[in-house]
Amino acid sequence: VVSETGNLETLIEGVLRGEWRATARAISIVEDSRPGRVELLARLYPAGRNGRVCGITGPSGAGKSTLVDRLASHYRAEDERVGILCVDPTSPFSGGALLGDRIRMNEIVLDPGVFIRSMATRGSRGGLGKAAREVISIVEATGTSQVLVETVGVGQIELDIAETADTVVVVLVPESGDGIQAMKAGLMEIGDVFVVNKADRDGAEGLRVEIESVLALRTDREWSPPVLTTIASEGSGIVELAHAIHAHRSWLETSGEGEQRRRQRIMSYVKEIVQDALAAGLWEEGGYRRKLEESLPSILAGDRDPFSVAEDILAASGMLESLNRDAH
Ligand SMILES: Nc1nc2c(ncn2[C@@H]2O[C@H](COP(=O)(O)OP(=O)(O)OP(=O)(O)O)[C@@H](O)[C@H]2O)c(=O)[nH]1
Ligand SMILES: [Mg+2]
Repeated sequence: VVSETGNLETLIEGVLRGEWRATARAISIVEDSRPGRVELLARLYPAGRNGRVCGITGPSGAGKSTLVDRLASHYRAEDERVGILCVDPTSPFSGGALLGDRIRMNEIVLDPGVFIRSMATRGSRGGLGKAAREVISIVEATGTSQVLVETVGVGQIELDIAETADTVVVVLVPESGDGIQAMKAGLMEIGDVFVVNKADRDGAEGLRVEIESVLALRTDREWSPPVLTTIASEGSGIVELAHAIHAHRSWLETSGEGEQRRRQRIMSYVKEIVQDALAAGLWEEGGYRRKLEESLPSILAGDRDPFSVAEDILAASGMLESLNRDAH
């Protein structure tokens, strides 16, 4: 145990110094829920709150990876350290397996100023998942001044990125119905910056105007998302995109919105930790799963209802006397 603790200390120091090997090992501990996970996260959390996580999301094949690649090069030219995470809920692979085809990184892969990692979300609860958020916090703790998170796939994952990233870039392409699909998927709600990529194709300007007219209806917010056009494969529009991301960050700080979001994020993180601990304590360590299973026949037979069984469990565990039956 002593040597394990010693190793953990070395690992934490390595991450804080920005060493990628230590960072990769720390991420694996978190992803696999290995011993040391909590200590690691607890120690790294305070170091990683610089508010520079940018989520890149949008339909499959829109050019997200190409944009991430170009943005990363842009930041490297400014001598910033960059962390790149590719979150793919559909993939069973994690670690480096996907990098070859998913992220078309060329010289970026070899650049010691860039950390790249793919991760498959465990997806037990759907959404981006706690693991992805915790991995992001480790990458932030390494002192990367820019963290780019690409989320692949349509659905809840994409919307979840808004809870984790400081700035969300929604990437769309001028292909049939992309604008309408984005609206259906809720993407219009979460974008802080919109990008019409593949502007070398027909219909880019039309889509840009369409997005702007939808955003004009979003009068409830103080931030008006800019709608940019890019040709990621040629690197055009990247400087403007970097400026738009920067402008959104500045707005977050001056408006107080950034502070507000950080507070909300901490609230839900701590609540999640508490709820997970309570649930584990109750169902697994406390042995109440068995008590629940024993009650199943009576509920099935209609002799008892789920609420009274829940009340029995809560009372027996000492957590609550009874349910609040007046609650909604
Ligand atoms: N014509 C054109 N092609 C582009 C542009 N940007 C990217 N592409 C191409 O579009 C294809 C998909 O690009 P990716 O960057 O892999 O797209 P992605 O959104 O990351 O895709 P997934 O991760 O699979 O969802 C690649 O063949 C790119 O070379 C662009 O501006 N114009
Ligand atoms: Mg991609």
